[in-house]
Amino acid sequence: MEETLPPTGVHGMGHKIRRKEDVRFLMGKGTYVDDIKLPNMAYLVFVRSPYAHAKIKKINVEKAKSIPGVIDIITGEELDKAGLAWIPTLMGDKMMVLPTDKVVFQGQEVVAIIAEDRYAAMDAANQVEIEYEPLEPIADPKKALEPNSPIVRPDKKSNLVFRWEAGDKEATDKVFKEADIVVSQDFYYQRLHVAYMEPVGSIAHYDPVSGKLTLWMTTQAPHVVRTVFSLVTKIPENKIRIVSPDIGGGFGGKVYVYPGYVVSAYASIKLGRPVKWINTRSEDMRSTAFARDFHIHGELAAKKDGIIVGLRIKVISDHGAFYGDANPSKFPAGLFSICTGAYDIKAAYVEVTGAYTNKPAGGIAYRCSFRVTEASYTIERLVDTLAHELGMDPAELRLKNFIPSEKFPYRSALGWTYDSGNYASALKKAMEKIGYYELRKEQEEKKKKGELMGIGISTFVEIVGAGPADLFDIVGIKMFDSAEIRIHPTGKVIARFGTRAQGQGHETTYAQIISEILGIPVEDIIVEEGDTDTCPYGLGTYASRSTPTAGAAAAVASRKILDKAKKIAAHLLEAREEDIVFEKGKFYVKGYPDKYKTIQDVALAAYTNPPPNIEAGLEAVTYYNPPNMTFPFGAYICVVDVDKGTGQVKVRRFVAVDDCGNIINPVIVDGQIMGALTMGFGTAFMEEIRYDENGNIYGGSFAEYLIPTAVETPRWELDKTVTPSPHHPLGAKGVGESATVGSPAAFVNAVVDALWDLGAKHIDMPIWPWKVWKVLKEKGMAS
Ligand code: PCD
Repeated sequence: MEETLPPTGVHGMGHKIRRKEDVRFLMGKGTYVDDIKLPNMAYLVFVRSPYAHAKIKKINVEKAKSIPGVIDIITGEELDKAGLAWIPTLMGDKMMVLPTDKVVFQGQEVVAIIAEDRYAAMDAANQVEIEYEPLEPIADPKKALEPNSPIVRPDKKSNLVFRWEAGDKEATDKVFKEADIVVSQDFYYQRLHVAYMEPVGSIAHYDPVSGKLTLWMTTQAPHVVRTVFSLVTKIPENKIRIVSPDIGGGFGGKVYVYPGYVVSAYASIKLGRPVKWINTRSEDMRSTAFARDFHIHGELAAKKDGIIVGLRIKVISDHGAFYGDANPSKFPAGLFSICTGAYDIKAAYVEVTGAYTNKPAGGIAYRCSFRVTEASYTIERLVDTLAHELGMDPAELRLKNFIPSEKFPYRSALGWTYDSGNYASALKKAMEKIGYYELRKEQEEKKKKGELMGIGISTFVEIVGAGPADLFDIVGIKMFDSAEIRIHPTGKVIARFGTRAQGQGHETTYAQIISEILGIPVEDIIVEEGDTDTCPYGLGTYASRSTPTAGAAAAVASRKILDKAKKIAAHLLEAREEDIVFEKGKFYVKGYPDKYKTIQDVALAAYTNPPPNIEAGLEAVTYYNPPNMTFPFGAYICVVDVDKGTGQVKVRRFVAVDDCGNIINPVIVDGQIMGALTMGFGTAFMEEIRYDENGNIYGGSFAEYLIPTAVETPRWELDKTVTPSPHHPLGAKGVGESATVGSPAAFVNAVVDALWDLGAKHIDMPIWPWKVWKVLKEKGMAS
């Protein structure tokens, strides 16, 4: 590793420099929304609903108003008059900001208190008297879709959100009829909370003199939020400034627009004072958007020899009370149709039915780029099930069915064109690294002794980098992304982007891209994101899209600058442009490397001595519309030992071979993979947001929602293959979510592999010890 912090020198693609931003993070000098304090700032706190479904009969705020320090109390009725009681969601639905007649989930914001400080606001919140009439709640999405179910939404006639399908049903049914073997399995991909470190919040500051509204907020997509805010409030877009300062983890949970953002803005405009709203941890867990919650029925059809011929999947998805998923608008179920995975499958058909329930809204990505996790989990579980049913080795079965590397670009049965891949080489590498066949032998030996050991494989394919603008948009805004690079006369650079990192390290990796192409030292490049007043328009950071889009834009803009720089260098060296060679930050005439001009000399000349027919300045802006998505992939192998006494599963080894094309910064990529594997581990073994049949949440704090700490987390063994993206300017693919997408199936496959001979075909996540113990007990195996 190149050890200095902050890193210095020219460091392009593939350099393991430490993260530039870590200087401020490690010193505790990051600036998060809650660190910002403005003069005369007021505080907003919500009164929340104790019921999942209830009519609001009366709200009495008199007592609350009398609490010292209370400035104002805002209800849905008041917002309604301003046309703000409901706002549009990203998926063309609408959502309540504050309710006017009924509440639709437990923990929903009902009344907003604005006070001089947070304590007064909390005290007042406790004094608000709300009379509810409980209505029958509906917490189960399957029941919600039945004809006589209570209706969640006051503005809808049923609980159906959408019905969506992909693939050729007839052709698929036909291959199923003709198949030698069909395996099927039900899976529940549980509801998850992203559990980022920093809960959501905002500070709104309306300046009555200029008429400008500034909002600091925890958003992953500041520009889109600005546009939506402008359309909803009619405030001109250039009089709204959204700033996403440092963000303590996003993971998709901060793409959603929360009521607090809207009410803080409304209150600031009304009161002429800055208003701060910050969720507490348990408010955050109970009311912000969740992820997953897919009830899946999957079927796989195959020939006797293991050749897979068809895939059929039916899903009921639970969207809570509002359809607020952060999907591109043409994809109601996200990119779930990537579910044919790494396999060359002739025919596939998928059907997803979305239901409203009395729970908070959701369908956020949570490190899964729009439902790819659910897709990958389903196919990887089914392939393992098929292997077991056929008595074939799951690795061999996969090798038999992979899309062959010479078939790329490959068009899947569900219509995606995969850019590049080499799945067999990744799996073979993982098998070799872990010693696959020896482990299988060990497993046989253990079996004889009555010991339970399992090996689980997952060979996932991701689809990231939205996206080609003709296919992908958010509320009609095309999904490109942007870079603006300016080189000052002294050769120092400021580069601004339409994305917004939440911990990913863009300040380092974007600088490396510029450093790679222009030969400028990384310490001379400042990267800025997240301020809509200064950054070029962009769609934001989620769905592992920053490298495929804004990263590509950085490369293209750098190359535009290089083209101009060559012209200036030719002028300075009194040579023809075609004779100029550029290498490691230096321009020289072919054959004369000793007589050169540096990029810094050229930058100065761009302002002091540009060639006569060339404009002054050295800068470029690029809005990059990728020609296709990128398709990173990987092969994961997990070894578990199951304790018969307790049902405890121990992950003994986990080998992850990832392929994200060309890598910008290997340490950052490894950090991304380790973090995402840990989240996949949490998903497989620990995390679930649960409700009872009345829509009451179980817990709703870190006491019940268990996330892995260093104690539980296994040691990850990482490796790579490199299959560049043929269309990305640097050959890179996204990677941020890969391991959360790919790993859950590896863990579950390993546990089921250990228990298969006992007759256990599946255990739903999270695989808590008691679930395993129950299986062992049923099979007479618990010791
Ligand atoms: N890279 C490199 N190379 C390659 C790729 C990549 O180097 N080839 C790197 C970059 O640059 C950055 C990272 O790595 O830095 C990442 O990337 P990407 O893949 O492109 O991604 P982005 O866009 O940037 O990001 C996003 C992601 C997501 S999506 C998520 S969830 C998560 C991840 O990211 N989140 C987070 N990771 C992370 N980390 C942290 N720290 N934090 C956070 O929050 Mo979603 O949709 O939202 O669900």
